[in-house]
Amino acid sequence: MHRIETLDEFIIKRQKSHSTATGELTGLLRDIGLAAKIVNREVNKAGLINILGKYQEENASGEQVAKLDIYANERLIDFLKTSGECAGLASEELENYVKFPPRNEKQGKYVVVVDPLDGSSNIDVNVSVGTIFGIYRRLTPDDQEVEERDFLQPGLDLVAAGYVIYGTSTILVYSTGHGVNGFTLDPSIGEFCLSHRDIKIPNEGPYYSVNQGYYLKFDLEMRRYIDYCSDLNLRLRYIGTMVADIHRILFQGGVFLYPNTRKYPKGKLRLLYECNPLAYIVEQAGGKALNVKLDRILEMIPEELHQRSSVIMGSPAMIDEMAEFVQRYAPNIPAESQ
Ligand code: P6P
Repeated sequence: MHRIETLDEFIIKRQKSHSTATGELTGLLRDIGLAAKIVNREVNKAGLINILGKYQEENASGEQVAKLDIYANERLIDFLKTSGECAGLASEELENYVKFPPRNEKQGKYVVVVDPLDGSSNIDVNVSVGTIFGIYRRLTPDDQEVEERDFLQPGLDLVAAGYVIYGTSTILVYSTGHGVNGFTLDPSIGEFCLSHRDIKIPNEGPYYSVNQGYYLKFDLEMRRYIDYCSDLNLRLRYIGTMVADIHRILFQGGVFLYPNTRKYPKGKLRLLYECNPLAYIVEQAGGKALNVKLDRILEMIPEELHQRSSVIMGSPAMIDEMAEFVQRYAPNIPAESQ
């Protein structure tokens, strides 16, 4: 019988193979895995207890918050502030970042950015939702409190990133810059078990994922590329949970687009909490992630915690085709910007 490998075993084994690894990142990844199990427990029974529905507040992005958003946010804070490895957290659900006090006079070496429950609008109708996280080495001295600049780092400087998808099964997918691996939660033993080793995104695929309802609000070059996808008889799949839409594309190939619109002139999705961690995963799996100006998402320098960005990510050959449409139809996009 095939011996299972748990997330904890995998993380520790990987730590041993990287001489510079000192264990703090290992501990942090394990804490995130633990928080994901707790969130999973509540997501899976949300319909049975009064945790569905909307909270009366709005989050930092002005979106109404579901109760499970708050629950997930609080659980992640609980686990990370006692981790000892995390000095602070920036969350899509919080206006500002949270500083964690030192544990045993030891400040954490890392900061975490997180979307605690991505796709929360889908919670009440039992459609997949997710958690997205990114981990940075802090820039400020380890013996001082974190500052905003610790969180405003480009995605290229992530030391780890990943997501959890709470769907027909609960899968944690992460990378520390050495490829992408997926772990499926086995409820019978309460462990994430290695289920998808060394994930590689197909060079192209049968899906394009975009909110067609905004088609007329997209710029010409995006509409022309979407028309092209439709003419190719690609299949349109859009769940409205970025984690779920990217998860499909990671395994079966395709392209995900959320271009800018009149309502969101810079794009809707958050650079820190959604675009960067998922772009990191997609690139580590061999894909590409750009904005509508063909800037590489991971090279964008964040200027504020809740900065938004347009995003197109997925199979490399399809992103290259999309870029050709931008070159052809977008006004004054320099050829070298690809
Ligand atoms: P729309 C969920 O609210 C989210 O942030 C992403 O997970 C998702 O891709 C997008 O917004 C959906 O936005 O405007 O299509 O409903």
